[in-house]
Amino acid sequence: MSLMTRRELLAVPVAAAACGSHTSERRPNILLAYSDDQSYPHASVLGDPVVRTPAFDRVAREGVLFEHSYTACPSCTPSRSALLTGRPIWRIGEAGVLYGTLPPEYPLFPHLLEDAGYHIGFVGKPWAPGDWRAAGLTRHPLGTEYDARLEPDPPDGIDTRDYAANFEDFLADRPDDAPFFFFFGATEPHRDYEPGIGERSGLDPDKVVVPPYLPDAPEVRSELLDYYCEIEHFDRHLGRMLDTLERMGELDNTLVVVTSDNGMPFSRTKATLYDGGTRMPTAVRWGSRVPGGRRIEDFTSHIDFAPTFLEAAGADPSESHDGRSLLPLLTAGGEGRLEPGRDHVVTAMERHTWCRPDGATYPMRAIRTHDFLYIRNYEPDRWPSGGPEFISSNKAPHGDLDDGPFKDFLLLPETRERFPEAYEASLGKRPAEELYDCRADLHQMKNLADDPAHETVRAELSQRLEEILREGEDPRMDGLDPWQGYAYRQIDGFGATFNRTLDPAEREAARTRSKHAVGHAKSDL
Ligand SMILES: [Ca+2]
Repeated sequence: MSLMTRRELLAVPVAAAACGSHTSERRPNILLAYSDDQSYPHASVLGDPVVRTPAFDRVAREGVLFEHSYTACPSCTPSRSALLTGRPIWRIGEAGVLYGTLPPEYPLFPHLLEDAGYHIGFVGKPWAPGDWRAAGLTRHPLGTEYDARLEPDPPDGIDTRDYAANFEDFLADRPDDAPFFFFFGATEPHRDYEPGIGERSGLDPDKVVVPPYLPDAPEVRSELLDYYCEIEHFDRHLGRMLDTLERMGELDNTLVVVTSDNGMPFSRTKATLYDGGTRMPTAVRWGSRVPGGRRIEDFTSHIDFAPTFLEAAGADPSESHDGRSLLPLLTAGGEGRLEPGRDHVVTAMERHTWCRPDGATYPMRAIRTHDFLYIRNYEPDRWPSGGPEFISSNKAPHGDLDDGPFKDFLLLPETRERFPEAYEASLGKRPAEELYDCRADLHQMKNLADDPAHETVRAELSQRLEEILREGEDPRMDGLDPWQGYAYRQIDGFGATFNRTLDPAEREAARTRSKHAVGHAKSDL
Protein backbone atom coordinates (compact mmCIF):
# COMPACT_ATOMS: atom_id res chain seq x y z
CA MET A 1 0.00 0.00 0.00
CA SER A 2 1.44 3.38 -0.92
CA LEU A 3 1.89 6.06 1.68
CA MET A 4 -0.65 8.35 0.04
CA THR A 5 -3.23 5.60 -0.16
CA ARG A 6 -2.68 4.77 3.48
CA ARG A 7 -2.97 8.44 4.39
CA GLU A 8 -6.17 8.82 2.42
CA LEU A 9 -7.67 5.77 4.01
CA LEU A 10 -6.72 6.74 7.51
CA ALA A 11 -7.13 10.47 7.50
CA VAL A 12 -10.89 10.64 7.91
CA PRO A 13 -11.63 7.97 10.54
CA VAL A 14 -8.61 8.86 12.65
CA ALA A 15 -9.43 12.54 12.55
CA ALA A 16 -12.95 11.79 13.65
CA ALA A 17 -11.76 9.53 16.44
CA ALA A 18 -9.13 12.04 17.42
CA CYS A 19 -11.49 14.87 17.96
CA GLY A 20 -14.08 12.93 19.90
CA SER A 21 -16.59 15.40 21.22
CA HIS A 22 -14.60 18.29 19.75
CA THR A 23 -15.19 17.43 16.12
CA SER A 24 -14.51 20.98 14.98
CA GLU A 25 -10.91 20.95 16.31
CA ARG A 26 -8.06 20.27 13.97
CA ARG A 27 -5.38 17.82 14.96
CA PRO A 28 -2.25 19.69 16.02
CA ASN A 29 1.03 19.87 14.17
CA ILE A 30 4.06 18.83 16.20
CA LEU A 31 7.48 20.50 16.01
CA LEU A 32 10.19 18.82 18.10
CA ALA A 33 13.31 21.00 18.27
CA TYR A 34 16.11 18.88 19.65
CA SER A 35 19.57 20.25 20.29
CA ASP A 36 22.59 17.98 20.67
CA ASP A 37 24.49 18.12 23.99
CA GLN A 38 22.89 21.06 25.82
CA SER A 39 22.69 21.08 29.62
CA TYR A 40 20.26 22.75 31.99
CA PRO A 41 20.32 25.70 32.78
CA HIS A 42 21.83 26.98 29.56
CA ALA A 43 19.07 29.26 28.32
CA SER A 44 18.39 32.89 29.22
CA VAL A 45 15.00 32.16 30.76
CA LEU A 46 16.62 29.59 33.04
CA GLY A 47 18.86 32.29 34.46
CA ASP A 48 22.10 31.79 32.57
CA PRO A 49 23.68 35.25 32.43
CA VAL A 50 25.56 34.77 29.16
CA VAL A 51 23.79 32.67 26.53
CA ARG A 52 21.04 34.43 24.55
CA THR A 53 18.06 32.23 23.66
CA PRO A 54 15.10 34.45 22.68
CA ALA A 55 13.28 31.67 20.81
CA PHE A 56 13.50 29.14 23.65
CA ASP A 57 12.49 31.92 26.04
CA ARG A 58 9.46 32.73 23.89
CA VAL A 59 8.30 29.10 23.91
CA ALA A 60 8.75 29.02 27.69
CA ARG A 61 7.01 32.37 28.20
CA GLU A 62 4.05 31.56 25.99
CA GLY A 63 3.96 27.96 27.15
CA VAL A 64 5.40 25.87 29.94
CA LEU A 65 8.92 25.62 31.29
CA PHE A 66 9.78 22.20 32.70
CA GLU A 67 12.25 22.62 35.55
CA HIS A 68 12.85 18.90 36.07
CA SER A 69 12.93 17.40 32.58
CA TYR A 70 15.37 14.52 32.20
CA THR A 71 16.72 12.53 29.29
CA ALA A 72 16.48 8.76 29.75
CA CYS A 73 20.19 8.30 28.98
CA PRO A 74 22.98 10.87 28.50
CA SER A 75 24.31 9.56 25.17
CA CYS A 76 23.13 10.44 21.62
CA THR A 77 21.82 7.11 20.31
CA PRO A 78 20.22 5.61 23.42
CA SER A 79 18.72 8.97 24.36
CA ARG A 80 17.06 9.19 20.93
CA SER A 81 16.02 5.52 21.08
CA ALA A 82 14.25 6.12 24.40
CA LEU A 83 12.61 9.27 23.00
CA LEU A 84 11.25 7.47 19.93
CA THR A 85 10.17 4.26 21.66
CA GLY A 86 8.92 5.83 24.90
CA ARG A 87 10.92 3.26 26.86
CA PRO A 88 13.94 3.29 29.18
CA ILE A 89 17.16 1.91 27.76
CA TRP A 90 16.96 -1.38 29.66
CA ARG A 91 13.77 -2.22 27.78
CA ILE A 92 14.90 -1.64 24.18
CA GLY A 93 17.68 -4.18 23.63
CA GLU A 94 20.31 -3.06 21.13
CA ALA A 95 18.73 0.41 20.89
CA GLY A 96 20.15 1.13 24.35
CA VAL A 97 23.78 1.71 23.32
CA LEU A 98 25.69 4.20 21.17
CA TYR A 99 26.02 2.96 17.57
CA GLY A 100 23.30 0.37 18.20
CA THR A 101 20.26 -0.44 16.10
CA LEU A 102 16.46 -0.15 16.45
CA PRO A 103 14.74 -3.52 16.89
CA PRO A 104 11.39 -3.24 15.04
CA GLU A 105 9.39 -4.76 17.91
CA TYR A 106 9.42 -1.40 19.70
CA PRO A 107 7.00 0.93 17.87
CA LEU A 108 8.35 4.41 17.13
CA PHE A 109 5.95 7.28 17.72
CA PRO A 110 6.76 9.05 14.40
CA HIS A 111 5.65 5.92 12.53
CA LEU A 112 2.44 5.76 14.55
CA LEU A 113 1.81 9.41 13.72
CA GLU A 114 2.48 8.75 10.04
CA ASP A 115 0.09 5.81 10.12
CA ALA A 116 -2.49 8.19 11.58
CA GLY A 117 -2.14 10.51 8.59
CA TYR A 118 0.66 12.83 9.71
CA HIS A 119 3.17 14.25 7.23
CA ILE A 120 6.51 13.43 8.89
CA GLY A 121 10.07 14.50 8.21
CA PHE A 122 13.27 15.88 9.67
CA VAL A 123 16.32 18.03 9.18
CA GLY A 124 19.76 17.56 10.72
CA LYS A 125 20.73 14.77 13.09
CA PRO A 126 17.96 12.17 13.39
CA TRP A 127 18.18 8.92 15.37
CA ALA A 128 21.99 8.62 15.34
CA PRO A 129 24.65 7.43 15.35
CA GLY A 130 23.91 3.82 14.50
CA ASP A 131 22.39 1.54 11.88
CA TRP A 132 18.59 1.64 12.09
CA ARG A 133 18.20 -0.98 9.34
CA ALA A 134 20.37 -3.66 10.93
CA ALA A 135 17.63 -5.32 12.98
CA GLY A 136 15.07 -5.22 10.18
CA LEU A 137 13.37 -1.84 10.42
CA THR A 138 12.29 -0.76 6.92
CA ARG A 139 11.14 2.83 7.42
CA HIS A 140 13.43 5.67 8.44
CA PRO A 141 12.77 6.38 12.12
CA LEU A 142 11.90 10.01 11.40
CA GLY A 143 10.49 9.98 7.89
CA THR A 144 11.73 11.99 4.94
CA GLU A 145 14.96 13.96 5.25
CA TYR A 146 15.05 17.59 4.14
CA ASP A 147 18.60 18.75 3.56
CA ALA A 148 18.79 20.52 0.19
CA ARG A 149 19.06 24.06 1.55
CA LEU A 150 22.51 25.04 2.81
CA GLU A 151 24.02 27.79 4.96
CA PRO A 152 25.99 30.23 2.77
CA ASP A 153 29.24 30.23 4.77
CA PRO A 154 28.94 28.63 8.20
CA PRO A 155 31.78 28.89 10.74
CA ASP A 156 33.73 25.75 11.59
CA GLY A 157 31.67 23.39 13.69
CA ILE A 158 28.34 24.83 12.53
CA ASP A 159 26.19 22.54 10.40
CA THR A 160 26.14 23.26 6.68
CA ARG A 161 22.38 22.69 6.47
CA ASP A 162 20.05 25.67 6.74
CA TYR A 163 17.62 24.02 9.14
CA ALA A 164 14.87 26.63 8.97
CA ALA A 165 14.92 26.82 5.15
CA ASN A 166 14.66 23.03 4.97
CA PHE A 167 11.69 23.21 7.33
CA GLU A 168 9.98 25.48 4.77
CA ASP A 169 10.60 22.87 2.06
CA PHE A 170 9.06 20.23 4.31
CA LEU A 171 6.00 22.43 4.85
CA ALA A 172 5.69 23.04 1.10
CA ASP A 173 5.47 19.28 0.56
CA ARG A 174 2.68 18.84 3.06
CA PRO A 175 -0.44 17.26 1.55
CA ASP A 176 -3.55 19.43 1.86
CA ASP A 177 -4.88 19.58 5.38
CA ALA A 178 -2.52 16.94 6.76
CA PRO A 179 -1.08 17.76 10.17
CA PHE A 180 2.69 17.37 10.41
CA PHE A 181 5.37 16.08 12.73
CA PHE A 182 8.79 17.63 12.12
CA PHE A 183 12.01 16.74 13.91
CA PHE A 184 14.53 19.59 13.98
CA GLY A 185 17.67 17.75 15.06
CA ALA A 186 20.40 20.36 15.35
CA THR A 187 23.98 19.12 15.45
CA GLU A 188 24.77 22.03 17.77
CA PRO A 189 26.05 22.51 20.45
CA HIS A 190 27.84 19.17 19.92
CA ARG A 191 31.58 19.53 19.31
CA ASP A 192 33.60 20.67 17.30
CA TYR A 193 33.66 24.41 17.96
CA GLU A 194 35.48 27.13 16.11
CA PRO A 195 37.96 28.21 18.81
CA GLY A 196 37.21 31.67 20.17
CA ILE A 197 33.94 32.11 18.23
CA GLY A 198 32.03 32.85 21.42
CA GLU A 199 34.24 35.74 22.47
CA ARG A 200 34.32 37.11 18.93
CA SER A 201 30.52 37.11 18.88
CA GLY A 202 30.47 39.36 21.94
CA LEU A 203 29.88 36.88 24.77
CA ASP A 204 31.64 37.88 28.01
CA PRO A 205 33.98 35.28 29.56
CA ASP A 206 33.91 37.06 32.92
CA LYS A 207 30.20 36.39 33.26
CA VAL A 208 30.36 32.64 32.63
CA VAL A 209 29.15 30.50 35.52
CA VAL A 210 31.74 27.71 35.73
CA PRO A 211 30.41 24.71 37.66
CA PRO A 212 32.78 23.39 40.35
CA TYR A 213 33.45 20.14 38.48
CA LEU A 214 35.21 22.07 35.70
CA PRO A 215 38.56 23.84 36.09
CA ASP A 216 37.87 27.58 36.26
CA ALA A 217 40.54 28.68 33.81
CA PRO A 218 40.45 31.23 30.95
CA GLU A 219 40.75 28.40 28.39
CA VAL A 220 37.65 26.69 29.79
CA ARG A 221 35.66 29.92 30.04
CA SER A 222 36.45 30.70 26.42
CA GLU A 223 35.36 27.27 25.28
CA LEU A 224 32.14 27.48 27.26
CA LEU A 225 31.41 30.63 25.22
CA ASP A 226 31.99 28.64 22.02
CA TYR A 227 29.45 26.09 23.30
CA TYR A 228 27.00 28.92 24.08
CA CYS A 229 27.52 30.33 20.60
CA GLU A 230 26.33 27.04 19.12
CA ILE A 231 23.28 27.01 21.40
CA GLU A 232 22.48 30.44 19.97
CA HIS A 233 22.72 29.04 16.43
CA PHE A 234 20.17 26.36 17.34
CA ASP A 235 17.98 29.04 18.90
CA ARG A 236 18.10 31.31 15.84
CA HIS A 237 16.81 28.51 13.61
CA LEU A 238 14.09 27.72 16.14
CA GLY A 239 13.11 31.39 16.04
CA ARG A 240 12.89 31.34 12.24
CA MET A 241 10.72 28.19 12.37
CA LEU A 242 8.35 29.83 14.87
CA ASP A 243 8.14 32.92 12.62
CA THR A 244 7.34 30.74 9.61
CA LEU A 245 4.54 28.99 11.47
CA GLU A 246 3.21 32.30 12.73
CA ARG A 247 3.14 33.78 9.20
CA MET A 248 1.23 30.73 7.99
CA GLY A 249 -1.26 31.02 10.83
CA GLU A 250 -0.20 27.57 12.07
CA LEU A 251 1.76 28.45 15.21
CA ASP A 252 -1.09 28.20 17.69
CA ASN A 253 -2.15 24.82 16.32
CA THR A 254 1.39 23.46 16.66
CA LEU A 255 2.62 21.62 19.72
CA VAL A 256 6.18 22.95 19.97
CA VAL A 257 8.64 21.06 22.18
CA VAL A 258 12.21 22.31 22.63
CA THR A 259 14.76 20.20 24.45
CA SER A 260 18.08 18.35 24.06
CA ASP A 261 19.29 14.74 23.90
CA ASN A 262 21.92 14.87 26.65
CA GLY A 263 24.19 17.23 28.54
CA MET A 264 27.11 19.38 27.44
CA PRO A 265 30.29 17.78 26.04
CA PHE A 266 32.57 18.59 28.96
CA SER A 267 33.37 16.40 31.98
CA ARG A 268 30.96 15.08 34.64
CA THR A 269 28.23 16.03 32.16
CA LYS A 270 27.52 14.05 28.96
CA ALA A 271 27.77 10.27 29.53
CA THR A 272 27.22 10.66 33.29
CA LEU A 273 24.07 10.52 35.44
CA TYR A 274 24.75 13.79 37.24
CA ASP A 275 22.37 16.62 36.37
CA GLY A 276 24.98 17.99 33.95
CA GLY A 277 24.40 14.90 31.84
CA THR A 278 20.68 14.25 32.23
CA ARG A 279 18.79 17.42 33.22
CA MET A 280 17.52 19.13 30.08
CA PRO A 281 16.36 22.65 29.26
CA THR A 282 12.78 21.93 28.13
CA ALA A 283 9.91 24.20 27.09
CA VAL A 284 6.55 23.39 25.47
CA ARG A 285 4.07 25.69 23.71
CA TRP A 286 0.71 24.84 22.20
CA GLY A 287 -1.33 28.01 21.63
CA SER A 288 -4.42 28.33 23.77
CA ARG A 289 -4.44 24.60 24.54
CA VAL A 290 -1.58 25.07 26.99
CA PRO A 291 -2.00 27.99 29.38
CA GLY A 292 1.30 29.90 29.19
CA GLY A 293 3.75 31.54 31.54
CA ARG A 294 4.06 28.54 33.88
CA ARG A 295 6.97 26.72 35.49
CA ILE A 296 6.35 23.09 36.33
CA GLU A 297 8.50 21.43 38.98
CA ASP A 298 7.24 17.89 38.45
CA PHE A 299 9.73 15.31 37.22
CA THR A 300 9.33 14.33 33.58
CA SER A 301 11.32 11.99 31.38
CA HIS A 302 11.88 12.09 27.66
CA ILE A 303 10.09 8.73 27.48
CA ASP A 304 6.94 10.75 28.24
CA PHE A 305 6.99 12.52 24.86
CA ALA A 306 5.89 9.53 22.75
CA PRO A 307 2.57 9.06 24.59
CA THR A 308 2.16 12.86 24.79
CA PHE A 309 2.40 13.31 21.02
CA LEU A 310 0.15 10.35 20.27
CA GLU A 311 -2.49 11.56 22.69
CA ALA A 312 -2.33 15.11 21.31
CA ALA A 313 -2.71 13.73 17.79
CA GLY A 314 -5.62 11.53 18.77
CA ALA A 315 -3.64 8.58 17.45
CA ASP A 316 -3.79 5.20 19.11
CA PRO A 317 -1.46 5.18 22.08
CA SER A 318 0.93 2.26 22.01
CA GLU A 319 0.83 -0.16 24.90
CA SER A 320 4.53 -0.52 24.30
CA HIS A 321 5.26 2.93 25.75
CA ASP A 322 6.32 3.12 29.37
CA GLY A 323 6.22 6.91 29.57
CA ARG A 324 3.20 8.85 30.75
CA SER A 325 1.53 11.56 28.68
CA LEU A 326 2.35 15.12 29.71
CA LEU A 327 -0.99 16.44 28.45
CA PRO A 328 -2.63 16.50 31.90
CA LEU A 329 0.24 18.71 33.14
CA LEU A 330 0.21 20.84 30.01
CA THR A 331 -3.47 21.52 29.64
CA ALA A 332 -4.69 21.75 33.22
CA GLY A 333 -3.02 24.99 34.23
CA GLY A 334 -1.27 25.58 37.52
CA GLU A 335 2.43 25.57 38.30
CA GLY A 336 4.98 24.17 40.70
CA ARG A 337 4.38 20.58 41.80
CA LEU A 338 1.18 19.26 40.24
CA GLU A 339 0.99 15.45 40.07
CA PRO A 340 2.04 13.71 43.29
CA GLY A 341 3.31 10.66 41.37
CA ARG A 342 5.81 12.79 39.43
CA ASP A 343 8.21 13.13 42.35
CA HIS A 344 11.17 11.34 40.81
CA VAL A 345 12.82 10.24 37.57
CA VAL A 346 15.04 7.25 36.78
CA THR A 347 17.96 7.48 34.35
CA ALA A 348 20.40 4.89 33.06
CA MET A 349 23.65 4.40 31.21
CA GLU A 350 25.38 1.40 29.71
CA ARG A 351 27.76 1.97 26.81
CA HIS A 352 28.63 5.31 25.26
CA THR A 353 31.85 4.95 23.23
CA TRP A 354 33.86 1.75 22.90
CA CYS A 355 36.39 2.76 25.53
CA ARG A 356 37.14 -0.37 27.56
CA PRO A 357 38.59 -3.75 26.58
CA ASP A 358 36.03 -6.12 24.99
CA GLY A 359 33.41 -3.37 24.78
CA ALA A 360 32.78 -3.41 28.53
CA THR A 361 30.23 -0.81 29.56
CA TYR A 362 30.05 1.49 32.58
CA PRO A 363 26.66 0.44 33.91
CA MET A 364 24.78 2.96 36.04
CA ARG A 365 21.23 3.60 37.16
CA ALA A 366 20.05 6.64 39.09
CA ILE A 367 17.01 8.02 40.79
CA ARG A 368 16.58 11.78 41.16
CA THR A 369 14.06 13.38 43.51
CA HIS A 370 13.59 17.03 44.41
CA ASP A 371 16.02 16.64 47.27
CA PHE A 372 18.46 13.88 46.32
CA LEU A 373 20.33 12.15 43.53
CA TYR A 374 21.21 8.50 44.16
CA ILE A 375 23.47 6.72 41.66
CA ARG A 376 24.26 3.02 41.59
CA ASN A 377 27.50 2.12 39.79
CA TYR A 378 27.49 -1.62 39.11
CA GLU A 379 31.15 -1.91 38.08
CA PRO A 380 33.06 0.53 40.29
CA ASP A 381 36.42 -1.03 39.43
CA ARG A 382 36.12 0.25 35.87
CA TRP A 383 37.05 3.75 34.78
CA PRO A 384 33.93 5.88 34.18
CA SER A 385 35.64 7.75 31.34
CA GLY A 386 37.32 4.66 29.90
CA GLY A 387 40.55 5.41 31.71
CA PRO A 388 44.03 6.54 30.77
CA GLU A 389 45.25 3.48 28.83
CA PHE A 390 42.71 2.03 26.46
CA ILE A 391 42.67 3.65 23.00
CA SER A 392 38.95 4.06 22.45
CA SER A 393 36.76 4.34 19.38
CA ASN A 394 37.53 8.07 19.65
CA LYS A 395 41.16 7.12 18.99
CA ALA A 396 42.22 8.42 22.39
CA PRO A 397 42.20 7.41 26.06
CA HIS A 398 39.26 8.53 28.25
CA GLY A 399 37.01 7.81 25.28
CA ASP A 400 33.77 8.84 27.00
CA LEU A 401 35.10 12.39 27.16
CA ASP A 402 34.71 14.02 23.74
CA ASP A 403 37.93 15.12 22.10
CA GLY A 404 38.67 18.81 21.90
CA PRO A 405 40.58 21.63 23.56
CA PHE A 406 38.81 21.07 26.90
CA LYS A 407 39.97 17.47 27.07
CA ASP A 408 43.50 18.45 26.05
CA PHE A 409 43.54 21.05 28.81
CA LEU A 410 42.12 18.67 31.42
CA LEU A 411 44.79 16.08 30.67
CA LEU A 412 47.71 18.47 31.11
CA PRO A 413 49.76 17.49 34.20
CA GLU A 414 49.60 21.05 35.52
CA THR A 415 45.79 21.03 35.33
CA ARG A 416 45.72 18.12 37.74
CA GLU A 417 47.93 20.08 40.13
CA ARG A 418 46.02 23.33 39.85
CA PHE A 419 42.50 21.84 39.93
CA PRO A 420 42.70 18.57 41.88
CA GLU A 421 39.03 18.49 42.84
CA ALA A 422 37.77 19.11 39.31
CA TYR A 423 40.30 16.64 37.92
CA GLU A 424 39.20 13.87 40.28
CA ALA A 425 35.51 14.64 39.78
CA SER A 426 36.04 14.44 36.02
CA LEU A 427 38.31 11.45 35.60
CA GLY A 428 38.48 9.49 38.86
CA LYS A 429 36.84 6.17 39.65
CA ARG A 430 33.54 6.26 41.51
CA PRO A 431 32.23 4.13 44.37
CA ALA A 432 29.37 1.66 43.96
CA GLU A 433 26.93 4.11 45.48
CA GLU A 434 26.67 7.87 45.30
CA LEU A 435 24.22 10.10 47.13
CA TYR A 436 23.98 13.86 46.77
CA ASP A 437 21.85 16.36 48.65
CA CYS A 438 20.74 18.54 45.73
CA ARG A 439 19.36 21.24 48.03
CA ALA A 440 22.75 21.96 49.62
CA ASP A 441 24.93 20.68 46.79
CA LEU A 442 23.40 21.78 43.49
CA HIS A 443 26.34 20.50 41.44
CA GLN A 444 26.48 17.10 43.14
CA MET A 445 30.08 17.14 44.31
CA LYS A 446 29.90 15.79 47.88
CA ASN A 447 29.06 12.09 48.03
CA LEU A 448 27.04 11.29 51.17
CA ALA A 449 26.53 7.57 50.55
CA ASP A 450 28.77 6.66 53.49
CA ASP A 451 27.51 9.39 55.77
CA PRO A 452 25.69 7.81 58.78
CA ALA A 453 23.36 10.82 58.95
CA HIS A 454 22.09 9.97 55.46
CA GLU A 455 21.87 6.20 55.85
CA THR A 456 18.06 6.16 55.95
CA VAL A 457 17.78 8.19 52.75
CA ARG A 458 20.41 6.06 51.01
CA ALA A 459 18.66 2.81 51.91
CA GLU A 460 15.26 4.20 50.92
CA LEU A 461 16.39 5.44 47.51
CA SER A 462 18.40 2.31 46.82
CA GLN A 463 15.35 0.16 47.52
CA ARG A 464 13.02 2.38 45.52
CA LEU A 465 15.35 2.34 42.53
CA GLU A 466 15.69 -1.42 42.65
CA GLU A 467 11.92 -1.88 42.86
CA ILE A 468 11.41 0.27 39.77
CA LEU A 469 14.11 -1.58 37.84
CA ARG A 470 12.79 -5.00 38.85
CA GLU A 471 9.28 -4.03 37.87
CA GLY A 472 10.68 -2.86 34.53
CA GLU A 473 12.50 -6.18 34.04
CA ASP A 474 15.94 -4.63 33.86
CA PRO A 475 18.39 -7.47 33.01
CA ARG A 476 20.91 -5.88 35.40
CA MET A 477 18.65 -6.86 38.32
CA ASP A 478 19.22 -10.51 37.42
CA GLY A 479 22.96 -10.00 37.09
CA LEU A 480 22.78 -10.10 33.28
CA ASP A 481 24.75 -7.87 30.92
CA PRO A 482 23.46 -8.09 27.34
CA TRP A 483 24.93 -4.66 26.52
CA GLN A 484 28.57 -5.66 26.35
CA GLY A 485 27.65 -8.13 23.60
CA TYR A 486 25.91 -5.54 21.43
CA ALA A 487 27.79 -4.51 18.32
CA TYR A 488 29.35 -1.08 17.91
CA ARG A 489 27.97 -0.43 14.44
CA GLN A 490 30.28 2.34 13.27
CA ILE A 491 31.06 1.79 9.60
CA ASP A 492 33.73 4.35 8.87
CA GLY A 493 36.44 6.07 10.82
CA PHE A 494 38.63 4.65 13.52
CA GLY A 495 35.78 3.44 15.73
CA ALA A 496 34.72 0.98 13.02
CA THR A 497 37.72 -1.14 13.94
CA PHE A 498 35.63 -2.24 16.96
CA ASN A 499 32.61 -3.17 14.83
CA ARG A 500 32.12 -6.91 15.33
CA THR A 501 29.62 -7.09 12.48
CA LEU A 502 32.40 -6.34 9.98
CA ASP A 503 34.88 -9.00 8.92
CA PRO A 504 38.59 -8.26 9.40
CA ALA A 505 39.08 -7.00 5.83
CA GLU A 506 36.11 -4.67 6.14
CA ARG A 507 37.43 -3.40 9.43
CA GLU A 508 40.79 -2.71 7.87
CA ALA A 509 39.10 -0.83 5.04
CA ALA A 510 37.17 1.17 7.59
CA ARG A 511 40.39 2.06 9.34
CA THR A 512 41.94 3.33 6.13
CA ARG A 513 38.84 5.41 5.48
CA SER A 514 39.60 7.14 8.73
CA LYS A 515 41.17 10.54 8.22
CA HIS A 516 43.68 10.15 11.01
CA ALA A 517 44.18 6.41 11.26
CA VAL A 518 46.84 5.34 13.73
CA GLY A 519 48.70 2.06 13.71
CA HIS A 520 49.35 1.82 17.43
CA ALA A 521 45.79 1.57 18.66
CA LYS A 522 45.16 -0.97 21.38
CA SER A 523 42.30 -3.10 20.22
CA ASP A 524 40.53 -6.13 21.53
CA LEU A 525 39.80 -7.31 18.00
CA1 LIG B 1 24.16 14.28 22.02
